[in-house]
Amino acid sequence: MKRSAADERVLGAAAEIGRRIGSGKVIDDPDLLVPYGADESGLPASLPAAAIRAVDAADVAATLAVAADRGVPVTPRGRGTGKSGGAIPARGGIVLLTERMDRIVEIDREERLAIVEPGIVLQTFQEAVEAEGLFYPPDPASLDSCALGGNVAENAGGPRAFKYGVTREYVLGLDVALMGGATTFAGRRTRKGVAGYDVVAALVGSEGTLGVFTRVVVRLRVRPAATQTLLATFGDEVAAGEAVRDLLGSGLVPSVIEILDRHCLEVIRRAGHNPIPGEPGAALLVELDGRRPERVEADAEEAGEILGRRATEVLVASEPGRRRSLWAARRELSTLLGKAHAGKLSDDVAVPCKSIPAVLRRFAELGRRRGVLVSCYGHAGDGNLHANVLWDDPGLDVAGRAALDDLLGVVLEVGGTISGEHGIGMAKREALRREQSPELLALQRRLKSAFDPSGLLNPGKVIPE
Ligand code: 2HG
Ligand code: ZN
Repeated sequence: MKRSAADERVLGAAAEIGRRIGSGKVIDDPDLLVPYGADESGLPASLPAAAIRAVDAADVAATLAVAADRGVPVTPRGRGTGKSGGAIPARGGIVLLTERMDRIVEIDREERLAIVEPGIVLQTFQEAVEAEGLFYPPDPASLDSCALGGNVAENAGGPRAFKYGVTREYVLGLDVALMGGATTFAGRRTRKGVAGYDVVAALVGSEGTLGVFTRVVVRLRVRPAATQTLLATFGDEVAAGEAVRDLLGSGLVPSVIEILDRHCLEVIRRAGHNPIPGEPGAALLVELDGRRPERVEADAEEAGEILGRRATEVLVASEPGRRRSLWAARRELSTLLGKAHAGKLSDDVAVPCKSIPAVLRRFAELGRRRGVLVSCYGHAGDGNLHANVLWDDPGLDVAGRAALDDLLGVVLEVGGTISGEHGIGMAKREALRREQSPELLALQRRLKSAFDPSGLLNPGKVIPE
């Protein structure tokens, strides 16, 4: 295979990195590079010419120093579970793998914080923390396979974000390496702190475009002692959306308020999960948690009453097995919908909660107009909806894309945002112009060049050219 001049340059840089950190950490066999060309966004792959398997901060810094010197793009990668193309090496070059940097450096029970390396799998970290009676709440659906560093880069959310907030709320400090190889600590180890600009805030959610994290200081909570799970079924999704408004208005603070529409429930049933009785038009999965079991029970009872005003049925999933199967079905939903249809474009918009019923109605209408199906589920308590444009006839690809475009129009019209949790990456880079002013985009380009003047760190992402 003949290599391009650009690839030769990358391979030269990779060899130099190998000389500095050990050649065993360099991958340049094209077959072995295939997994690093894609993520879980479904976007077309783009292969890197080399990958570096970092084991510590010095490896990361050396990679960024050599790459900057030789003009080679670098794309950092956690575990590749992102949904917006953040880890795809859009301009080739080097993929910087951090999955081997997966140690828990410290769990400080007294201060309720932990210091961890970025490659650790979220669930592994959560289990370690819970064994200490502590709690790290962010829970994206990919929690058994995603890396904490990737969660920080994407500012990941999840069902529990309704009560506990997203990843941003937990990151106190970051050891970061910049393009060029400089390293620094940003942030603090204390709960409060306002010294200097909030650089951590800029880094969290920067989608791998500003710096590469080598250690993360996260805040922890006390593990809730009790959880109650309710499943309410409804005649249609609009009634479920109204029930979300009722619940939010009641002053109760469930940890989770998830919505699933009729089609999602049907796909779950067809996949043999069958955790939801009957053939309801929509369902809400609601959880309440806290330190005092009797308090949580009383709140769950009140939530059940509120839901019961509009629901066809409210079930309490008290037994752990039932709860697990409900969550397994919910977490698999994205995959199940993908398997059930020839075409699927999924979305992660967020809208003001009061407009959920109207938005759901309008999504369904616009799908009908384009001849495709729009099916929704997601984090209703946060107004964060996964709207899935689905079709079975391959001839409908263009209509599917147009429907997704229409959908974003509806979201912006009601004061929502085009991405509630998956990030912009490559997937929504052009669409960002529809939400943000040219001035704001220009300001972000200047911020990017303050961190990465060469523009070589994860190029082709987030801010449109
Ligand atoms: C979820 O909530 C995830 O299940 C994935 O954010 C959603 O793939 C999706 O659209
Ligand atoms: Zn989600």
